[in-house]
Amino acid sequence: MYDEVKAILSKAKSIVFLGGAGVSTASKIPDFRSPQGIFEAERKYGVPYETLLSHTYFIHHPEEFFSFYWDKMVYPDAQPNAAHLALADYEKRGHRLTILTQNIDGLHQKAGSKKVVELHGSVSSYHCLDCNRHYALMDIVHHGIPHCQCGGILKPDVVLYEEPLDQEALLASVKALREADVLIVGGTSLNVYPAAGLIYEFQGRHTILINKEKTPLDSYFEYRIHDDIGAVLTEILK
Ligand code: CNA
Repeated sequence: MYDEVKAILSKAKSIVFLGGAGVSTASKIPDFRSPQGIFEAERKYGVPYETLLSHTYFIHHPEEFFSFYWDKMVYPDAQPNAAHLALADYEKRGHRLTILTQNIDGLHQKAGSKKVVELHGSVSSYHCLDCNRHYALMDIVHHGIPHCQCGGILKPDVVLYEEPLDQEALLASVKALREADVLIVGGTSLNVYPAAGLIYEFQGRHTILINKEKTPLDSYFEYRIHDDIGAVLTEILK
């Protein structure tokens, strides 16, 4: 199967890679849907992570929200792994590649990728809910509720459950998908919408899924590789 996929990629004119938390697990950032992740969040905080990361919870329980957030969501020392590096290198070699990521860790950019759409925002930036002043992660204290110099609460520029996706990010994603002839999806359980539904915007020829576990949308893909994303991308993009 690898040979067929490699042959397709060698002829590809424009590729979209849509990825999720599984792309960063090798960088020691846990994903959400692994049994350990859910178990841990529910045991420690008494509520599921979908609730912990909802807009309602952020507004009504900022202390608990930020306790979970600093504990589980922010990894300032994480480094790109083989998956990020293979994609960055592929783009650097002159191939047309757009990365649509559900991740909020900034590791694709850290690896050197230039065309990255962050569908769910990023832990790197913050804004004040009162005066809208902007802050970078390095400018704020990494525990407790972060405050603006005006006294207002800072909200991370990440898309929480119940919040809409950024329209510009969505439009850029749809444009890239409509122009692509190969779609690679990897390291995502394809459970979170609208991001998962973006695959239906793709109008090109070839679809490849790389994920350790099966997903509810497996049957959509021409090729399904249930293996480690770093190892597979390194092999097929070299
Ligand atoms: P998910 O639902 O946690 O699914 C991750 C998927 O990746 C699972 O199906 C795993 O089987 C698979 N997987 C894990 N490790 C590997 C690997 N090495 N190789 C191949 N497959 C692997 O995560 P999704 O991204 O689908 O869900 C979207 C949520 C998770 C988004 O809102 C993200 O913001 C959020 N999230 C992001 C991060 C991050 O930024 N690194 C971390 C955890 C969660």
